Amino acid sequence: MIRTEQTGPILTITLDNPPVNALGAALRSGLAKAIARAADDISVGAIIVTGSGKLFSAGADISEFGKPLADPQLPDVLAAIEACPKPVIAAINGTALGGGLEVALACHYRVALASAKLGLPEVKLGILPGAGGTQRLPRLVGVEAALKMIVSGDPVSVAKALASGLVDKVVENAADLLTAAAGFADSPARPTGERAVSGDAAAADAFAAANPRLFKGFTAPTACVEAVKAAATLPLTEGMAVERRLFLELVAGDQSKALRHAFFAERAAAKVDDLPKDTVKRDIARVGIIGAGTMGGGIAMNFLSAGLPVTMVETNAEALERGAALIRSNYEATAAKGRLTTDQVEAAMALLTPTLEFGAVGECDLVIEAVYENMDVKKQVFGRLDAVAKPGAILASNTSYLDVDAIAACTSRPEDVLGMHFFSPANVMKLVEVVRGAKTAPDVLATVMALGQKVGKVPVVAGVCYGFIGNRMLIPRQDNALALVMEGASPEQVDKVHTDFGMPMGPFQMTDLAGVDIGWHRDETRIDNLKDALCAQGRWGQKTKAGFYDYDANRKRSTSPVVAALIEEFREREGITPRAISDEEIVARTLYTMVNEGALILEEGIAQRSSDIDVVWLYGYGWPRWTGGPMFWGEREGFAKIVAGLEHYTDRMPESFSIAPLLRSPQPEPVA
Ligand code: 3H9
Repeated sequence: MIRTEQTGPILTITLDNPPVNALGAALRSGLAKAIARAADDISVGAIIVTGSGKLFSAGADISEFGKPLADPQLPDVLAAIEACPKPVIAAINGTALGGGLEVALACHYRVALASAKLGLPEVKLGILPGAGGTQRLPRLVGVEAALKMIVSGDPVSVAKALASGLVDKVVENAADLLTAAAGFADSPARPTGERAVSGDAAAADAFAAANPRLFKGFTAPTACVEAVKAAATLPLTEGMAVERRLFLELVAGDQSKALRHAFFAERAAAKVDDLPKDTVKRDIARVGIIGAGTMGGGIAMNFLSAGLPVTMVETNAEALERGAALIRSNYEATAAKGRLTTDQVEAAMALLTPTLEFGAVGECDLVIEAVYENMDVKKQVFGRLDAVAKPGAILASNTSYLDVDAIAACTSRPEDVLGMHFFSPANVMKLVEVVRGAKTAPDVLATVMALGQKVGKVPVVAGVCYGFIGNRMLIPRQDNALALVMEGASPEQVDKVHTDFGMPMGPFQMTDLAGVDIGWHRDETRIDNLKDALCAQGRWGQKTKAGFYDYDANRKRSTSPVVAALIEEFREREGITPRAISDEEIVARTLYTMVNEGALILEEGIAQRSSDIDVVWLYGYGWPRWTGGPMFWGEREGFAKIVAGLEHYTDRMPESFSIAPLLRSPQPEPVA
């Protein structure tokens, strides 16, 4: 856990707790003892604290939260470092996050490797830095810069850290780090906690007022502001007490439990239970994309950005040119925001080969089909792919609903076929549902899961069924939303229940964004339901500036009197007398039904584990992270309550509706 080595008067303490040097109980205890010994040992003149491996430390051991934390507590260990009469220098050999950065903050000097990242991401776990981060960081960088780091949770580069005063010296080469740190060995001990804070409580309030987006829905950011205000107004020990109180409150709260669940759920999703660990992956050196539409282009960008060459095929020259131009303009927009350099844009574009030659995908190791969502078209494409793709190439379909086994059956190599369902915009949304067909080979699945991670996606394995995990769960939600409107609710009321819950948009706002005409039969004379009526009137959603809502030139939404009249007309036609619909009914019929569908998905083995379903909704649909995802939320809501709600409204649901047996089985203990 802790290694020590003395060279002359300098004692180097190395945090050594793979894989991320998390500050678990054993490491804390080792560190406390090493510091105490060094303080007493007259042969030690200065202490360097560094990390082993690639990281300095990823902070507290998150898996310890929720249980009583064994002594020594991290704030006490860090108080001892700060109080050490001998200079203590942090040699930051790699990324330092959370408690890891707090260790460095408690040291008297900080020397960092240029490639390291420094951050306090606790807020993303629903807590605040609880080992002095909220008190010491403002003393080094001032109230505003500290709040920016603490409330956003985003790490900063070492260059920025140097400019703000967070680090004292930067070293380009790892080999020079300890020598550079030793350069401070003759400097006096310099406790961070004794420094004055630049900035005051008003600066903290101003930060909160200027950044409302960072606070929406979450409880921890407000506590972060309170703690930093304490740093600006109170001596260290009193400020530390405020921080401790807030930390303990937050760590025991529901949001932190949900956010910790999301953290581990994301990492669990990367694992495929029945794949042998030593499965040899295939090499992917070039990716082919069939289709240069918005989806194809977005998918291509993921690989280009990661440095992988892409061959993009279209049938029509104009569409191909438009697709390539869209990729360029997306990159240029990112560059305009300062998040890419011109060189990076050109480097990515240089990796793109747009072509009208279908056969060009013959040189690709992975080909992703991103054409129109129609089974006949997809089958045709896969038949052609089978003829040109090289042996061993992985063939993937970006279908969002269709039967991947039927698609695979059009090839002579179904073992090389799977689904890769990207979410729109595909260059931004992190989720990829990796659809495992009945015959998909283990190494094909392992390769695509690893590649997904490599290009910065969050891949989740799904089995074959209509809509896989995410879109299948949308079906009961959307059907009930429409039925609720027919029975008496307004689209606004239904949407508001969802946005109040924390969803980025409600069911009808989503339909308008995706296109009301998706799945429409395109026969304007056949009007079976409200959606058909909207489609027949050309109300196809945001793209036609009219759907369930009206939209102005800036896509600003307003209530549509036309839709209200259409709803009336439909109710009359169906002989429905509208009734008042409670928000509680909307929750039961549009959210509980999703939990129910998730439980069915789990029972059928379409998802490997409940937390994978949460990851799909967190990363594919913007489900509010502070609730942990639909299944975690459902568990905390209580299965018994969900079953009771569903039973209450069963007679208003379609005949095909059934309650998942899993929801009636004994519920697992809620997470502590
Ligand atoms: C904190 O510090 C509170 C203090 O302020 C106050 C205390 C009083 N703990 O992500 P990876 C595991 S709160 C436990 O796949 P990467 C992870 O689950 C903490 N486990 O690697 C995975 O396990 P497995 C604030 C952790 O290279 C394995 O390590 N810090 C922790 O893609 C590899 O992780 C954070 O929030 C941890 N702290 O990314 C940082 N960190 O192999 C959280 C990782 O069994 N960590 N594990 O699935 C990260 O952001 C990323 O892990 C990191 C590496 C960027 C470090």
